[in-house]
Amino acid sequence: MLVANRLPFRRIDAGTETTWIPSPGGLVSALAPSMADTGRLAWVGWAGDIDEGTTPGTVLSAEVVVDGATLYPVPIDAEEKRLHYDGMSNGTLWPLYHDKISPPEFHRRWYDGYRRVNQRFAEAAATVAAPDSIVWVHDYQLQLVPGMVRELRPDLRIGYFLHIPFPPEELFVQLPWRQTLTAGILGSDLVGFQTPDGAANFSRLAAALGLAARHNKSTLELESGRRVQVRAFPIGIDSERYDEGARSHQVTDATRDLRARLGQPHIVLLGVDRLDYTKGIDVRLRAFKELLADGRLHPSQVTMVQVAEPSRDAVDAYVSLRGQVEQLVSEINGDFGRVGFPVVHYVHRSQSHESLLSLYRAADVMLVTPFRDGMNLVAKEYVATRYDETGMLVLSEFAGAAHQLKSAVLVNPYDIEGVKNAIVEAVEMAPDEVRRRMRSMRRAVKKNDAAAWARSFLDSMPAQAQPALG
Ligand code: ADQ
Repeated sequence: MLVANRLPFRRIDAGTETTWIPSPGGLVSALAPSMADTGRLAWVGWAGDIDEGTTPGTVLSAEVVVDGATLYPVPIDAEEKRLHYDGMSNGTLWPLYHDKISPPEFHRRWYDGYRRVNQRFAEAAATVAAPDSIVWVHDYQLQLVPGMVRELRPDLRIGYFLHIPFPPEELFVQLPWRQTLTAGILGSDLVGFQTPDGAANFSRLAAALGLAARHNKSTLELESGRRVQVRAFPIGIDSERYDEGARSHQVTDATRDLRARLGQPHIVLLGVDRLDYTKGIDVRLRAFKELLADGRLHPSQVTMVQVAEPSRDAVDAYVSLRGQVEQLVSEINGDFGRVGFPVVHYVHRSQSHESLLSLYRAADVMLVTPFRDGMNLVAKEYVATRYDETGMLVLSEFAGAAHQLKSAVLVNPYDIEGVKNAIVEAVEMAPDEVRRRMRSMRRAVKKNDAAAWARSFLDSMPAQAQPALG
């Protein structure tokens, strides 16, 4: 059973009728396909709506089966969302774990809300998990859940996977709740990270806080004698779905239309991200602007498309980022566009799967320039759609994906000259070189797909529960 902050479907209540629509996002796109074919998929999580009328003490609202998955919705009210999700998760942990690109805030009330919501998730999971089964907990919003589930149900095997980077000890120890948050994760039998660095940071931290001793390279031993495995499991995508979708007639036609609507530019540059300050959207816009100003790229030949999915707009840092990005887009168009021919096409909306595919297919160069990113699925999705081995990826070396996509043009997003040079290198790369590099990236994406990732994590779980050692 999966336990994640969000269910894979969002509940929409319209009067008497309730509908469930797929909710987008990295975790959902990676997990849904791989888990669906392992049998009956059960998922404990928040349905994305605000639950005000629930009786205090209720940990689950009515279960529902959608597309073969059994969903167990955990009710969350507006105040809990503010404290747990907007506050502690996205105002404290997210910025801290992403190298403090935006300053994290530490508030006791946020943490209290976080603990309360984590307790509810743990009780919900403990209520519905089958005897001796596996509970797989996901991500930074639920760090206390493994420890809480272990208290309630020692018969279960507990896995935990962190989708975002795990920071160096020096950053993590600033957290006033460092001890409980680390102990919470250590409630697991198996802890997975996107990269070996994340795993090493966590093991070092657990030892430094006196919570565990290292037994061997990937095993921690707690004082009770219980063992916790700590390893990297780089997440993948359902590459076949992207590859097949990209080859379809609909997407081929839509791609042709799209390039025509863009004015048949010689080169299309593309960015696709949640609108998040970690993603370096501003970096690539600045680099593009300077390249146009320097005359190294020409507005008559090169067009950029930036699609930004609305995200976390209740958090101040996201509101100000939106302002910055929109300011940059309008400066570039003001300086270099002509009436009817903007040089940057910017969309602040979620896209359908088919539109994303045609954007990826229309792009000659994909720009993925985060300052820090656990993995970055967009980079892998782009590669999966390039079945004809064309197109080049400019990729930040600080995205987990850089470990697998070594043939991309790798950049340091803090080095604006380096980003500019990388964009020009990708634009001018000889077709043979592009083909060679894309072929190697496609091999990596295909081999480490979402199903392989989930299988490898689940296969690494202990065969049976460890004795109740604490
Ligand atoms: P995210 O930070 O959300 O995920 P990412 O890995 O890029 O980042 O996944 C975003 C997903 O949303 C992709 O599947 C993408 O196609 C989709 N998406 C982006 N913009 C969209 C738009 N405008 N419309 C529709 N869909 C859009 C977190 C971590 C990542 C990690 C994933 C999975 O921050 O580092 O890769 O979890 O573990």
